[in-house]
Amino acid sequence: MRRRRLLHAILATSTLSAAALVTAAGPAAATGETTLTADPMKTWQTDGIVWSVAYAKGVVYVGGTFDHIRPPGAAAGTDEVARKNFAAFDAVTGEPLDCAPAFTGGSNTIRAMKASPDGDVLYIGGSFSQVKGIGRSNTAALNTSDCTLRSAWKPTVSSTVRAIDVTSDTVYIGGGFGTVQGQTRQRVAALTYSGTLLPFKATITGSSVTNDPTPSVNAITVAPELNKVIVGGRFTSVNGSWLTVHALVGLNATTGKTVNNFTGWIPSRSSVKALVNDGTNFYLGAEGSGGGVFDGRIAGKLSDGSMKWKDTCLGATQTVVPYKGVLYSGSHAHDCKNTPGGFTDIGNRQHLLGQSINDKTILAWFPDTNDGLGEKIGPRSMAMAGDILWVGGEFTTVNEKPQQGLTRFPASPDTGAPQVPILSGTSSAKGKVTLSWKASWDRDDGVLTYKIYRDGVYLTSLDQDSRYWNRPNMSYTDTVDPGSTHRYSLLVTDGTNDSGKNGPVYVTALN
Ligand SMILES: [Ca+2]
Repeated sequence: MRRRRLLHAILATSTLSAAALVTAAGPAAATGETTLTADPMKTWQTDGIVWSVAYAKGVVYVGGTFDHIRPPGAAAGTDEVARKNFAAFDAVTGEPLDCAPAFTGGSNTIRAMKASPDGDVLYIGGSFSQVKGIGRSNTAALNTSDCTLRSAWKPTVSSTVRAIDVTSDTVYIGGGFGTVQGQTRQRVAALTYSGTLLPFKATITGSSVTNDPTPSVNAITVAPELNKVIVGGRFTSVNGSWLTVHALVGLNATTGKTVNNFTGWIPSRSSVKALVNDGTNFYLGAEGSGGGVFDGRIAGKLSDGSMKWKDTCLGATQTVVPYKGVLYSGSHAHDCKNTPGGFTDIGNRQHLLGQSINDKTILAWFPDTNDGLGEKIGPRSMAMAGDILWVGGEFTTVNEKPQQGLTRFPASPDTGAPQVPILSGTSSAKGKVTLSWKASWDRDDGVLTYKIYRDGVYLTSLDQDSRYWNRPNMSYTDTVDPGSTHRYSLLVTDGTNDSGKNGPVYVTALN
């Protein structure tokens, strides 16, 4: 929550002993990003997997494979309200809205949603044949003003739609299909808002993943001001070019001709699962299968297609969202030892991460989900709704409490207090009392402040950076009258919330 602080600032204000000055896992170079909180707001739940979250005009739309929603706190199977693969919620209150068309047929699933830039139309893709009983072929659009099905948008798409991005006049779709409107469009196509197929055409073939031979476009992000579309997925050839293109390509947004090859960015047995851009950079998440694969995130420059950074965390990334200098992602990261601020294999899967867009440092933001249902890899989709991050996926817990399918994290308030440290004290020299404890940790603050009280009166405080996998031992030596006995207690604060006092411990100084 608190801005990343420079190490020298911590040292300058700290009275720590030399041993405790060692920085935990924190950033060596810092640019001062502030993260969201790691404290989830009350959020409705689904009884299945959320594959897509989108935002338009104060409403969060949720699509996936589910039959019901239920209130926050409700156990599975209780207080359920019917929603067939689609639900809409007030982005601020989180309450469900009446907009609830049922998506049925096909494989009964929504896999992609994106609103038009003006928020008037929500484009939806997946595997379905009917919306509210009206025929649609794997894609549909809703008018957001009244939740009516947009009558003009009814293209025929031959297979599942897995990715959508929208400009002010064009809708780009990607997926596993081979034809759109009966015309050959291999894995990617562009249409007008009224469903007219545009000449944009790229031939995307081959599978980059040996255990799934079907090529697919999984992610699309469009930069209209550069007339460029970046497409990611599971493929090995684009427009007839083998070897130079693998799972990621930049295309001319009008013609579909290749403009960026990104050669060598994505290794074999790896595919791209998520793409998004902020007008300057684009960001991707990748998933590999087997050894030597790429599971992490890349930031690249939209204008020239050059790489800004790449992290090499293991634990496939399914979704990425940039917001105020931080790249939020959903993955099941379990080894980030080569990424600043990261962790070695800690026998744990960290399902949500926040990274500096400037230098890829993993920031102190560690809300977490479990693996959950389905493929059991936790989060699948994210969207910012105002300053609230909505997360959907396969999970059934958030921060170790029951919460299925959906959750959300606000910019404030920070409500989570650090864990109470266990304090011990001893005297090994005349008039000296040494207090010792192990650093605590907090889900959204790296540097915590430890306040020491002697005989109920505040004595001093120490700052220490820590992470849940790296909690340094800390100590403080007090000087008192030889032979005197004192009562010590300790609390730790993240600047907003304190842990409550630990102790007291009584220590008699040597005489
Ligand atoms: Ca906190």
